[in-house]
Amino acid sequence: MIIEQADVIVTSPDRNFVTLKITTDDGLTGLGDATLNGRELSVVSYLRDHVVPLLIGRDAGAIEDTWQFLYRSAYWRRGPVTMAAIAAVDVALWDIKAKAASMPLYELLGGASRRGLLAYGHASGGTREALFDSIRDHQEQGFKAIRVQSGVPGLKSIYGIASDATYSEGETHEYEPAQRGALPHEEDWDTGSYLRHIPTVFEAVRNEFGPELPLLHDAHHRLSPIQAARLGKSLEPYDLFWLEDVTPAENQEALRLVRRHTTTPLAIGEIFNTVWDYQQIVREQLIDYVRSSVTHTGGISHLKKVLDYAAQYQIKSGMHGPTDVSPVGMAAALHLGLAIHNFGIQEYMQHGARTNEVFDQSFTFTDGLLHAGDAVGLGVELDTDEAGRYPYERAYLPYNRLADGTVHDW
Ligand code: EZ4
Ligand code: CO
Repeated sequence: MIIEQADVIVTSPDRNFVTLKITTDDGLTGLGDATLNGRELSVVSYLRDHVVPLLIGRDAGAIEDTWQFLYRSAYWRRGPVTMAAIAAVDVALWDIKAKAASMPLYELLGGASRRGLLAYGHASGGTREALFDSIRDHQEQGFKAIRVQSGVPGLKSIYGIASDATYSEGETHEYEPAQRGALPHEEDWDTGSYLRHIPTVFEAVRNEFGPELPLLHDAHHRLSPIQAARLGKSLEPYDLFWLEDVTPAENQEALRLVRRHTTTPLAIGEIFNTVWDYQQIVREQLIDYVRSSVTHTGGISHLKKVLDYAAQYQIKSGMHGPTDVSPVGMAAALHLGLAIHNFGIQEYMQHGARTNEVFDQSFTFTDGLLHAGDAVGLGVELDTDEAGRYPYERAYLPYNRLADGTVHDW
């Protein structure tokens, strides 16, 4: 099994996706997701200009050796661009190895540790009524755990709220932060208003939907350590499954302070990309869930190491699953989540209809549980003709300003 060809495919059906397709001399193909939201073309160049020439002629079966070769021979280590590029190679090689073995990938990773993966969906609303409708809609779709994001009085447009304008019955509607256009969209932010409002939202949701429904919330990196501590404490009566990204966590020590004040479980790491980003917060037991995706953390080989390390401290997986993780990246997450012991929950945002035409997928979502399906390999194939119909379109994530014009964390 020698790597004969590697192609980087950029397509933008509902949004931009970058996919690496590796082909071997015996005709097997493997796919890897390399989508980095808002910075897609940097990974395309990293792969096309620097990595693809290194892959041709290599043994497709030597996954760990290829990982270490790409990571160490670059000299420049870590970072989202590097780790997304290496992830795409890693996942494509796992796909090929599983196809060569005629197995679904999770079998090759040790076999299934559970029947399916508890998934959470994204409910949101600018108003309480819209939020309740969105929660009901997700329950009708089968979700057994739900993320709750709410508008805040006085703020026009904030993270996590699907726009009501495009919401219509029967249509899957997910929040999509990246917007096509020449410049990023500007949102407004006020931490004081947010901290006052959010506990009232969760009180209302608990009163309406009862004590048992697992509820999650994402603070999206906006709080200082003491503000995060206060939020965790004020949400304790509403028994959250987790509170996500309370602080910009490159300051890992910040979480010591948060932990001292609250028993609300914490999830962090969707923007981390290596095990070293987790070194302190795992060892000191400052988090409860690892948010990294396969796509942004060096692939299955590296994320498995992160999760095995976390398992020693009873920390579980909560892999990032927004629409900017492609169907290929989602499939990789599902196979890994089925195989590991310390699976926690899987984020599941649903891709749009055009995306599902480009990527033929074999996963299932039944009674609140995701399963990777039993096709060999990852179980995803890319229709290159269909992909070719949707050329790349520039898109940016939004950013935030406070009332006085200061740029704030988004
Ligand atoms: O903002 O994936 O928990 N999910 C999130 C996402 C991220 C986007 C960024 O690309 O925080 O909505
Ligand atoms: Co998040």
